[in-house]
Amino acid sequence: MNKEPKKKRKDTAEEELENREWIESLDYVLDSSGEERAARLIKKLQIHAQQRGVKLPFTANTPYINTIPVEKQPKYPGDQEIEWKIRSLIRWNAMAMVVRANRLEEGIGGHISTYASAAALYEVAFNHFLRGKNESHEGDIVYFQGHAAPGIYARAFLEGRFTIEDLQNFRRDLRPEGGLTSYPHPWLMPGFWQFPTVSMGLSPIMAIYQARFNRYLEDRGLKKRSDAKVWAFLGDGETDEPETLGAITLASREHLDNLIFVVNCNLQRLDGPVRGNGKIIQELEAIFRGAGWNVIKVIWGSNWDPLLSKDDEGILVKRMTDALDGDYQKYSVASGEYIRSHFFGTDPRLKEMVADLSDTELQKLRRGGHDPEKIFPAFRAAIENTGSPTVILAKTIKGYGLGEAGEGRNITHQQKKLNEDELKLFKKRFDIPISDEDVSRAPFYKPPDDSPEIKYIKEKRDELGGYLPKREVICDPIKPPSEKIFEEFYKGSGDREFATTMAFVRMLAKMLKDKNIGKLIVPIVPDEARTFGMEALFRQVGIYSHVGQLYDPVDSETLLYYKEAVDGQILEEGITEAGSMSSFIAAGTAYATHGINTIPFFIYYSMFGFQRIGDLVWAAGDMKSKGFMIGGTSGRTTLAGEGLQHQDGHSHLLAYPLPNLKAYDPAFAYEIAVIIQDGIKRMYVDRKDVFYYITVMNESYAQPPMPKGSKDGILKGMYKLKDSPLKDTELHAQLFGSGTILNEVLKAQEYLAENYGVAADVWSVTSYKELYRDGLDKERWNMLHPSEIKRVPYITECVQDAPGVFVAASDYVMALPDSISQWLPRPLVSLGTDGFGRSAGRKALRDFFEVDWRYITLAVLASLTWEKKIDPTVVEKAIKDLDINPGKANPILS
Ligand SMILES: Cc1ncc(C[n+]2csc(CCOP(=O)(O)OP(=O)(O)O)c2C)c(N)n1
Ligand SMILES: [Mg+2]
Repeated sequence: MNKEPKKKRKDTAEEELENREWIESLDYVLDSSGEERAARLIKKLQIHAQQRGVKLPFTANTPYINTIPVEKQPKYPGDQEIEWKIRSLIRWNAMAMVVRANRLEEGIGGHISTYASAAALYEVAFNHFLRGKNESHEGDIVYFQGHAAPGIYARAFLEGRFTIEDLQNFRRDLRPEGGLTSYPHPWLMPGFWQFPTVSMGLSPIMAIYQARFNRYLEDRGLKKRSDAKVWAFLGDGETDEPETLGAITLASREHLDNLIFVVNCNLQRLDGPVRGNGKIIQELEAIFRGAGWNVIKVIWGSNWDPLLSKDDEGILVKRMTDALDGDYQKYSVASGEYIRSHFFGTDPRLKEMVADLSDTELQKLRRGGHDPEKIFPAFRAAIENTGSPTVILAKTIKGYGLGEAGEGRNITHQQKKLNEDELKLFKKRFDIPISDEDVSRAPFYKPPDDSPEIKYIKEKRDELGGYLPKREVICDPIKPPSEKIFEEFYKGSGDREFATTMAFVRMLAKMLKDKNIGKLIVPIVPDEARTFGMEALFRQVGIYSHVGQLYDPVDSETLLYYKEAVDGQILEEGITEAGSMSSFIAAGTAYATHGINTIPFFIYYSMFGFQRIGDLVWAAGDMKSKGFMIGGTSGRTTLAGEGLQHQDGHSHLLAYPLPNLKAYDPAFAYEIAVIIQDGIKRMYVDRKDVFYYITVMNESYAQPPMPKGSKDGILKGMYKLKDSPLKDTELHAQLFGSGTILNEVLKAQEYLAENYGVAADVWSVTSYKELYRDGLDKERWNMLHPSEIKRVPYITECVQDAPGVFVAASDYVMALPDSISQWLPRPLVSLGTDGFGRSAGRKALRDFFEVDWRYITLAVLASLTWEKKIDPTVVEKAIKDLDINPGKANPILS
């Protein structure tokens, strides 16, 4: 049972005297011997107290005040007045973008209040910290908070990177002249945005792995060492997402002092307070400190300093610590009188402290995140910190400057419209030089190019190396790998049986040795290397570790020991598909971020891919990531034994919606070889913006040689694998097979010929997605060009003259073959693995899901009956002969 927390007892007068004496003693040590000595002394006291049995409560928190004391603040290096003017103009234009967009088109959306609260954080960073990319510096990598996009556009407008028309087209991507995308989307603005950040939580985890990947590139000698930083600007509500906090220990474990998080703690998310009954800054401080991060709190603005300096007894700090975020949100909209009575009124000594401040002055007591004097020292400390990543927790007000229109209100996140009076107040508060007559139009405003503001803004960016964000691909195509790597797979394995996973791993091992691409390959595994038989690679290329291997591995006597090395090539991510995918993204976009063509191969349990981390894959697509996602242990009936949570029969369906992802379900080693060889060429030689999903399996069988002339078909999605040996018959069928189920199809082909006189041709379908996309494309073209010669979908081209019934079988859901049935000359019967998996052997599973050679045979015979080619009694008999139970439960529902 939870105990009620003990009520805190008040100190007696005697104890208060004692408190003072101890504090004075500590002050003496601090003044005479410095901080380091004082810290040691406190540590000694702590140990002593513990040895005497004093139970010290655990706390990872420091008091609710700024981490950097006033005395330690460096002098602000900028011109505060001009920066305020610039910031105000950006605030105005960002707000005007949203207001105007919603006047033009009701419901088009956009956000005012996020940037309004973060403006000072961004502007201090832009004017003094964030370095652009140029010949002399690789530039910082910045993840901007997605909902702050209007502010980033508004700044780029002042910088001269966008015109009024561009701003006017915010959220109107489809204007003929193009628009500014709602949020950061590299796909839509490939010269501007680098990282899609609007799906909350993705940006922090991607930033962590990006920072680690930068180190990896340096440690492996692929890029010069650099002091560049990775900055991620986040919302405090965003920290609710598991992805935000889930990987923070990696950053500290790897000592990523090239990483800085800035969490804009405006205490609000979309619906209301983030932690109304608690304090988000304290909660995050404890989490990040506990994880080993350098935490810098920026809570109070400069006008609190005189009050804090008077707070000898710590009552103000205590009151600050006791008040809840819900209270603070209220104070942000309350009158000075209310603040005096509720915040300072809890103790007469506190009330006395502010006796000579007017109500207006109380209302104007600022939060640290709006005060450049406080933000600058925090950013400076962050970039100077060594040995650990830094998080800056900055307290702000959501919708700052919106006044009655939304400042600090629960509705502010959704505020998209300001009426005339609200616009006037905004204009007045930020001194925007627009006339009262004009203000209702919410016009954009940019001072002339020779104005002090524009000159200042340009000068500062010049000093810092150029504009940000900017996505610029400066990268030569690679030389393709040697043809020799793939030849052995084209030849087939003779009688030797092995699974496609093994074929892939062998191919990978050979590619790692290739002189053109070997160094560029980044193998990524989430603790599954042994599952896929990749352990030999541990020794061959090593597992990456920034510190090398500080221990003697338990298996050091063996040939294939667990080798960690500073220049190790494998990213062994541990059990995190999200982290691995973030590494994939960092490696797959290195051509754009760093001008380095790294080629990621991310191999994982296919079930834990799209189903689990689909949103990261979507982001990878948006970012034009390149590389290969390899879904291992795939196929609902191929992975025996593991059961419901492991058996994947739908990842290929989940791959359908990803626009630039090519997905293949190959059956044979040579198919994989063709796809990978072509994929490398397509992505890294021809520079196409696609990436790949290839499933591999763990069922062993002899790998046949590649049939002549099949390469093109393998890539397009299907090719004729084997004609029926039977020639002289009336009964025909066309059989489609994919993955290991292709072997069942081949068996059915033989059985049908021998027992029923059915001549069935077998097609290997490597990609329903490719066939589907091609069919859609051709059909669309025909619709738009009614008088021209019709284009024929590739699949139709393949089978339009093929005789007989159509049956498809795969280890995936039936929706895949069904998706292309519209382009066949006759109906298709699909067999697939819809339903929850089971723990059982392959034979039993294939019976359960009705995808083995018996069911393929049955489907062919049943189809022939429907076509009136054979009598139903033949099918009745076949059901008996094949030992099929017609009363068996439907696997989709059972
Ligand atoms: C994964 C995900 N879920 C939900 C949303 C919708 N959403 C957009 S902004 C927002 C609130 C953001 O709050 P916070 O992170 O505190 O940012 P602030 O605007 O307060 O700076 C939500 C829920 C989203 N963008 N992404
Ligand atoms: Mg927030």
